[in-house]
Amino acid sequence: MNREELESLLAEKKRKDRPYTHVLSSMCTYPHEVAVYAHRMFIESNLGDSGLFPGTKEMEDEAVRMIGALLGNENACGYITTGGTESNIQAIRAIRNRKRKEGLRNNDMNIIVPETAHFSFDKIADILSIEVRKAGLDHQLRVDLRSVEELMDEHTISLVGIAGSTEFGQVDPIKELAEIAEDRGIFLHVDAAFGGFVIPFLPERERSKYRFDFSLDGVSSISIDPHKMGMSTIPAGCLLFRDESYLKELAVPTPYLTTREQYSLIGTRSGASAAATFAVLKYLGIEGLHAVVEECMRLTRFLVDGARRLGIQPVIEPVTNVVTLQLADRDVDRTVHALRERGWEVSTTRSPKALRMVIMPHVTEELLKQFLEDLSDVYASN
Ligand code: 0PR
Repeated sequence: MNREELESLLAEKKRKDRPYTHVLSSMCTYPHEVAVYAHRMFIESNLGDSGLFPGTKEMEDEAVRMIGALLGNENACGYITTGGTESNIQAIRAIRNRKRKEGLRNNDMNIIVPETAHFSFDKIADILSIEVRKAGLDHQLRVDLRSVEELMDEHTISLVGIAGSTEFGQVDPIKELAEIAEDRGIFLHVDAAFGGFVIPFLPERERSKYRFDFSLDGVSSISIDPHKMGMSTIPAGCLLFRDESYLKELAVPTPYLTTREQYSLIGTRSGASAAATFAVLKYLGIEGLHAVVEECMRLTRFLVDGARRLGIQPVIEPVTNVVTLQLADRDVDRTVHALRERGWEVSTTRSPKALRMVIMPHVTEELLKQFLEDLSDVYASN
């Protein structure tokens, strides 16, 4: 194939992909322009052999420091992962390894996650051969603390709380989970893959209501994704530990590389997305990220108010920029299908079954007005 043919083939494939503009189902978005610039500049950089790329490594370390500071502990240590899945696996692997050294066997260990936990925890059960127990929810779809306590036993090695759940954008009572974890001397991992770049920028009243970070003594590790609300390029997650000794539990010797050991799950890994993450944090800063979240939350309320005017109620009052709508007696899947025919990509939740929209930075007010018109038509005729 010559170059011209190749380019036209690529363009043809690109046309088949959905531009994010009408996508309301995704937790990803267009990366920020400075992320794209940095990504391109460091496209060949491999953090799997970071001695060859000390400049990239400096950016990774500084990005980790900046994210740690955002989450209440600039001394937190960790690394830029490939996303929430790797961060969750590695957090639980660290405490699993620690407990194995203390004499527990894999098959005897369990962790407790909310029913709303992301499916990466099902992968964790499989890969790490530990039991993942699912705790029930309260009426606001937050984890029920009584259910957590009932499921705990002497083999429980970690609790997990979610700050920004995948389906509802809800935040678990992390403060209370942290108290339980501290009382019992158990590890607490917070999955803030989505909410980590949202909650710190909510108004003060909500920030203190939804505390989830290292300012709570019982929080041991946090997963937060730059490739979601951090507007970095894919793949960019971040795993942070309060205590460096947990990171050390992940160390594997790398005798023939430029570094002595490696903590990441992935070997060869993207320096480009670490550079992109660094670039967004430096360029936007707290103020810039705040403005992004403020607009997403304004539009979230705009959508909920518009839906209410159509007689459609949200499942919960949104805490983060995820809107879930109850369609009463209407068929949710048929509604999704009808909206798709009008060019909209929306998703659904499992229980309760509802329509789900994520109001990412690519969403505009104009777009939501059009969406509400289509929703109104579809709702009336369904
Ligand atoms: N934890 C939470 C709370 C998540 O929401 C997600 C992903 C993960 C962990 C796993 O993160 P990675 O996918 O980065 O490993 N949540 C979305 C989901 O699985 C991700 C997503 C993004 C889905 C874009 C669709 C999409 O178009 O539903």
